[in-house]
Amino acid sequence: MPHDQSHFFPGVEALASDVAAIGLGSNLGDRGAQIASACGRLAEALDAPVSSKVYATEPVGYTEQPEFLNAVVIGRWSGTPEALLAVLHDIERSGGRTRGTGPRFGPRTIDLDILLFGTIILHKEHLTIPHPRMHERRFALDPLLELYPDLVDPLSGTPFSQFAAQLPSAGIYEYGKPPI
Ligand code: PH2
Ligand code: MG
Ligand code: MG
Repeated sequence: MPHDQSHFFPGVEALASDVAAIGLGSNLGDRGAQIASACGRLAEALDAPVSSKVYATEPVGYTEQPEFLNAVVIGRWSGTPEALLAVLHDIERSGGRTRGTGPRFGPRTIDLDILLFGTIILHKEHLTIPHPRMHERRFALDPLLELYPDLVDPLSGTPFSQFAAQLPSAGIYEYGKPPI
């Protein structure tokens, strides 16, 4: 069967106000199983969840660590961003994630970050939306743009595709089909 193209929303420039985009990453242990299991949990927590493909990506920031698998899941969340963050932390804990050990940006079994929540702009001590580093990370932008190629950054009004076009295209390739 050809790949299901229903998870593809050309022409959409802004997420609806109750729709969140979540970045997933893993580079320790059984990466594929951890991404799949976190996607399964997200699919239960969100309404109408869709996932990007899974991408294999070279580590960014702290480069002395194994290759990552990354994906983006998008779905409706009826609660607050903080309540969603608590769910993400709970899924991370189930995936064996430990916090406060090892280097910042270092290896992790599973990392779930809120990238976008509608067009909200939020600056809190433990939560900044849009994710403050997503504009410079192909491992976040490419899977997001796979789903929503015309999405615009709520902060700058610039299409995310323009940020992606300024980044090197090396170091990221399609690894597997959407887990959900
Ligand atoms: N996450 C980081 C730091 N560096 N590099 C890649 N390729 N993928 C990630 O998910 C990633 C990273 C911190 O969250
Ligand atoms: Mg992260
Ligand atoms: Mg994180």
